Parts: sequence; structure tokens; C-alpha cells
Amino acid sequence: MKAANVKLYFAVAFIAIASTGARANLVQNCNFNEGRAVESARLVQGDTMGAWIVDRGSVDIVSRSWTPRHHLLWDGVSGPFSIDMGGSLPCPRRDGCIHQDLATVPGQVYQLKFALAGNFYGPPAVKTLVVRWGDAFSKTFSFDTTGRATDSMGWTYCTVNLRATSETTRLTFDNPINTSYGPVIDDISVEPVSGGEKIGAPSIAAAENIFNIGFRSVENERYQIQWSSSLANPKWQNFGDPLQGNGDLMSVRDAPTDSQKFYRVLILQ
Ligand SMILES: [Ca+2]
Repeated sequence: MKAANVKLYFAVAFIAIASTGARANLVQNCNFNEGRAVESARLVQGDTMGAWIVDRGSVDIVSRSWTPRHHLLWDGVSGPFSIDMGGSLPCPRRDGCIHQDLATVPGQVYQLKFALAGNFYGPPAVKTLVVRWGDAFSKTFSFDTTGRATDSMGWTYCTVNLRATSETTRLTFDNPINTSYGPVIDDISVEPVSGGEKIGAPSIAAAENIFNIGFRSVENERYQIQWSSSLANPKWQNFGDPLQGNGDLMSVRDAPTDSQKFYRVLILQ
């Protein structure tokens, strides 16, 4: 059977998601362009930059015009400033960790988005950044600085969907390595997702007789993909085991032999 002969359709069920109405970025000083002069760019534990607080080690507020190491530094991805999560000498601890407390609505799904790059002037080549959302969630991101330079930072946006469980959620960025050449972040946003808009409807991609059923998941939620041979009196059957959401795009593969097949994605309570 050729793919073109198989009719496929998605029905999708998402649980209702509370909406806060107007969409707004919950992160203050999201571009690191506020509150500090370039001269005070080296921050240590206990220092603040707007709503951000340095928990551990040290970080640098970097701009192109600041040359503490006689290096030509870079522009932020949004405005002149960005944060090198590895502070600089003479700070003995340069494994920087910063946080900001966000006012969140319990049950609401949010999309966290931030731009990631790395200080390419020193090791390690591959930077590591741990992001924490409250107490329950952490995810490690990496960025390879090989071949990067001042004018080709390779800023990459990372996104993850997360559900709030309390009225205050602590957003933490943690560089676990004691280095002056850390991961670099900028342009951080946390925005509520309403009506599944940013979760996205499931999609299907076909290659030969193999179908990839994809959908954007929420961290820590569980999903069950089901199928039916008809939408008239459908008899939905589970397709595989429940899936644990990873806050990113997820997909499963199927090689249907039926003349038509319908899929849906359930969010398990
Ligand atoms: Ca910036």
C-alpha cells in the first residue's frame, strides 16, 4: 500500500486550560538591559540585577563594549547585554546560578523561551545549562561553541512548556561548571499558554508507509495516543503505552496497513 492511499485524520482532545486573559511575559528584566551600568558587570552571590538574584558563584553582564579579559565580547540577542553564566576572575567561584520568582497561576501552562549561546573564548567547548522550574522540574541544555565568534554567536532559542503548581514559581538558570567561559543567556520569556495555542495541534508526516504522529507536549504530563478505523461510531484503541511529556515536540511512528486510520491524542488526568 502506498501512503497516498491511506486517509489519515487527527481528532485531538486537550483538557481545558485556565486562561489568564492577556498574554504577558512574566519575566522582569528579561533582556538584562535594565538596572546596571556596564562598569558593574561582574556580579557575585547575593547581588541583584532587577528581579534576578545571584544564588551562587558569579556571573557577568556582558556587552560588546566591556573588555575585562581583553577579549572582544558580543552583543546580546536582544539589546546590548547578555549574561555569561560563568563569572570572571578574581571571583573564586564562577559556576553562576541566578533565579527570579514569578507570579504564576496554579494549573496554568506556560511556555518558557530563552536564547542560548556560549562564551567561546575558553573551555569547555560544549557549555551546560540547567534550567529549573519550581522544585519539581529541571532540564539540562547544552550549547557547542565550536567555531563561534563575536559576530557569529549562534544564538539558539530553547522552548519548553511547563505547568505551574503554585502561585509563585522560581525560575532558575544554573551553570554547574566552575569556568569563566560559561553558557550565555538572553531574551527570556515565560508566557501563559491559552487554549492549547502554543501546545499546537498534532501533526502527521508521511514517508513511504511510515507515519510520524507528532505533538508538542507539556513537561511531566502523560499522553495516550489512540486510533480508530472509522469516525462513525469510533472504537478508539490505545496505540502503544502512555507517553511521558518532555515539554517539547514528541512523536510516535506507525506503519498502517488499513485503508484508513484516525488518531487522537488524549491528555491523561
Ligand atoms: Ca539583552
